[in-house]
Amino acid sequence: MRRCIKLAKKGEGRVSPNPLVGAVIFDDDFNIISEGYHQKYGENHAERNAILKTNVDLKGKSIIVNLEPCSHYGKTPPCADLIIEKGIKKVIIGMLDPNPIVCGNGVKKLKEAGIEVIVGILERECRELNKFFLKDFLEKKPYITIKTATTLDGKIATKTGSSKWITDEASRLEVQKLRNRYDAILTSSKTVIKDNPSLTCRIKNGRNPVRIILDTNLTTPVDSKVYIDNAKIIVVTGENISDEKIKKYSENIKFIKCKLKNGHIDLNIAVKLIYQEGIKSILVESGSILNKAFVEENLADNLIQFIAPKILGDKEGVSFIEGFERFKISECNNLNITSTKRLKNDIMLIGDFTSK
Ligand code: AOF
Ligand code: ZN
Repeated sequence: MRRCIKLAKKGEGRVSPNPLVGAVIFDDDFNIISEGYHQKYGENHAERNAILKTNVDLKGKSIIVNLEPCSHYGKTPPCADLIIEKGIKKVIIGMLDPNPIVCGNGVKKLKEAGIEVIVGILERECRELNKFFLKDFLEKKPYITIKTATTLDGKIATKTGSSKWITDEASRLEVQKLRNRYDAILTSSKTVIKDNPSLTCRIKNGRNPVRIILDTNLTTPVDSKVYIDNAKIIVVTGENISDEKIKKYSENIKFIKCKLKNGHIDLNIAVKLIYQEGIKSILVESGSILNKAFVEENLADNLIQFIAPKILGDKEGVSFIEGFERFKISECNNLNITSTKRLKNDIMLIGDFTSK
């Protein structure tokens, strides 16, 4: 199953809104006969790729796959049918498919054909792998991660605004990998004006995510780097912004007018509108104000914090979540740490928000 997950990850950034899936076919002595993964949205599923890649007779062989094989006619015929047709005797599945047209039906089809089916191997890891897909089907909302790079005491800049570079190049490379994984990167007009980031993905075989800019009063310069259009760009702006003002920007930018709340874009509404644009996962790469807003509104699912072994001091720096206040430990927002990794001299900490 770990091999399936590893294979599935090769499809990162290419398969959304579909799931990441890997499949391995093996014999009774655990020799691998074939393997495959879902490579690109709309193309063959993992099981089909693994099955069609080999000329070996698959009768009596086993297949392991991280997601329940599908039972429906979609862009391709059902994988369950192909498994049955090839005479495979055993199917080992990481998790059931949350997609209601498949959920349980794939397993049923296989069992009815006399195939031995085992479900729930490394289920936690399989669910983590497809957390965007799960959130889409179970909640009809995009999965939202806040990414931040801080000192040991949680600061993202000094009081004079100096922030380059808190973390080292190993952390920054990891951010590039993240950008390849998410459908979109979201930032604020403030970050665009202050840092003029390009927010592109610059790793080998990477692809640029959609860039989303929240710009309530449309104050970002039209020639900001984020507006260089080598990927889809969405600007969410205030509902009262005139079309005249919008016309000054590139025609390739998709503008969405959104209701305001206390003078700012209403994040709950903005997130729904962004989801309607087909965005299933968002990496928030912004400053403390937007980070705070996403946490306050209970919209953040996940935090990725790159922590550098530096101490800035209490009153000197800007917190990654400035203005967020809790007066009792019992009232804190809590996270479940899902992974920690040392990168050169920094630590990458990943956690899921629990108090929602
Ligand atoms: C994939 N890749 O490897 C598996 C999937 O639109 P379709 O026909 O490609 O069907 C997509 C659905 O198929 C998807 O929502 C999921 O329920 C199921 N399994 N999908 O794209 C795969 N195994
Ligand atoms: Zn399938």
